[in-house]
This record gives sequence, structure tokens and C-alpha cells, in this order.
Amino acid sequence: MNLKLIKGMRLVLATHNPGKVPEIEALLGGHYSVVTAGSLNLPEPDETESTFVGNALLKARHAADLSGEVAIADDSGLSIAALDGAPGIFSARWAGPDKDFAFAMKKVEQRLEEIGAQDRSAWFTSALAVAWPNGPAVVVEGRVDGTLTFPPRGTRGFGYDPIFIPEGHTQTFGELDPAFKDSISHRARAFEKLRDALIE
Ligand code: ITT
Repeated sequence: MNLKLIKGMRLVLATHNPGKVPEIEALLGGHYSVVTAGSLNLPEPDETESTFVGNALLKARHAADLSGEVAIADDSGLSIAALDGAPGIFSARWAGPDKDFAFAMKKVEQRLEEIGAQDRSAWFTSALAVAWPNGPAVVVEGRVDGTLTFPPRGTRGFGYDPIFIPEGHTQTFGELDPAFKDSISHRARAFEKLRDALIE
């Protein structure tokens, strides 16, 4: 089996998060024809693993096996040093069933206040997995470090972007140009590794 992503091939983007779709499409650089798991009506699997890597593999494998096509999945999240890495793999779940990130960001602020934490350092992680239907899979991980700020700032991006200031900058991911975020993000860094491994 040729474990390469050949330009022009169709890839199933195994995410149900509309915030991730344009970012992953931008990273794929228009070289692939991308179809989302949602548009194929593929069900969303339960994220039962305990690591980003495990959940990315689970999502890519699920979409590849159900669609019969090569699938790419991201599992990502915000880890906060003072909260021992929380919310981490539970980042989406902290927003509740309504995916309310204003609520999730408030929860982060409250948890930090409760423990009187001074340390505001945090990082985003992205595990990107590519799976071949009933075949092998490849997974890589990328990370971007930064600090948290409250209240949230900016309306660009998604999820926890409005409270995250990447290292060396003063604006949050919610304020920065999305193209700039795409050049330094955890997802971009994971994608660089994927490109080295898989792209001809
Ligand atoms: P899929 O599993 O369908 O891809 P999801 O939203 O459930 O969608 P995850 O389990 O990977 O995805 O959850 C990651 C959460 O972490 C996501 O919902 C965001 O809240 C947060 N997150 C990940 N990347 C982010 C980014 O670039 N900016 C802001 N928040 C991010």
C-alpha cells in the first residue's frame, strides 16, 4: 500500500467542528478535494481514548472504515499548566452539550480564581491522524504555547481562541488574522510533521 497522500485525491475530513474545517482545508493547501464527515452523514464516534493521539486515531479510523476513503482527523484541546493540563482532551466537553465556549472560558477563569493561580501559561495541542480504510494509520502531534487572558477578546477563530495569546504576541487568537493563526497554530505544527511523513 502506498502510504502517501497524492495530490488531487479525495480526503474525508473527519470532524464535526465547523471551526476546524477552514483551518484544515487551508493547511491542505487546496491540493486535495475535501469532503466533510458531516456532508457524508457519518456519525460522530464517542471519544473514548485518554490521549489526543488516541482520539485522533479513533476518529480517522472510524471515518475511513465507514466511508471506504482515506480520512484525516484532528483531536485537539487547550491545556492549562495551573490546572494540571485540564481541560486537555475534555476541552470540547467543558463547553457542554450546547458547545457554549463563553461558558467554557468562564469555567477556566473560575477554576483559576478558585485555586488562586498566578501562572497563566497554557498550550494548545493538535493530534492529526490519517487512516486508510481497513488499513494503516499515521498520527502526529503539534503544540503552540502561550498565556491566558480574561475577559475573552476577539471574534475570530473558535473555541478558546479569545482567551489565548500565543507566545511572542499581544493579541489573542480571537483577534489575530486567521491566516496568521494558520501559520503558527498547533494544527499547523502537526501538519508540518504530517507533510514530512505523507505528502509527495
Ligand atoms: P471533532 O471531534 O468532530 O473534530 P470537537 O470539537 O469535538 O470536533 P475535539 O474533541 O478535538 O473536537 O475538541 C477540541 C476542542 O478544543 C474544540 O472544541 C475547541 O474548543 C478546542 N480547540 C481545539 N483547537 C482549537 C483552536 O485552534 N482554537 C480554539 N479552541 C480550540
